[in-house]
Amino acid sequence: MEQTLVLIKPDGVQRGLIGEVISRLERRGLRIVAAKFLAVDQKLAETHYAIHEGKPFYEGLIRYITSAPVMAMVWEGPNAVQAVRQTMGSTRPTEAQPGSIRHDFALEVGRNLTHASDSVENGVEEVNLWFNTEELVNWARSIDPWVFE
Ligand code: DAT
Ligand code: MG
Repeated sequence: MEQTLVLIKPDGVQRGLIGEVISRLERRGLRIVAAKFLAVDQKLAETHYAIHEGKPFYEGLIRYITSAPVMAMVWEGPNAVQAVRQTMGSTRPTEAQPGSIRHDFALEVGRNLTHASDSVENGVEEVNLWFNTEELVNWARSIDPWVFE
């Protein structure tokens, strides 16, 4: 089953949107695999955002993600990567589709509430970066056949 990493970033946590984000992913039909609430250290932040090193917003991005706790989760389902990106909305909240989380709750790219893996390969890599294998729960729901064809 395809898996993706989801982070509710410090602004999402501070604004009390953990439940809202989880609720939307649950309602979409996705299945939660793992979750933990943690303070992100410098090393984890730099590894996670290594691809953005050197960009003008990089320093601010690292400061933001390490500024307060985040909720880290793994979600799975058919096309989980694409589905979750769509539920989050475009990186810039003013370009995000109405009904998406970033459209409905955010205004600025540097305070866009959530992270979600952008490809299946990055999903695998990010899940392994943020979680140990024993933290990933392999389970099924009785409603799965009504959501997963
Ligand atoms: P996404 O989070 O949608 O995957 P990304 O990987 O391109 O977007 O960038 C990671 C984060 O960096 C993004 O959520 C917010 C921040 N960011 C990206 N582009 C930015 C910009 N031009 N100015 C400020 N922050 C930016
Ligand atoms: Mg990204």
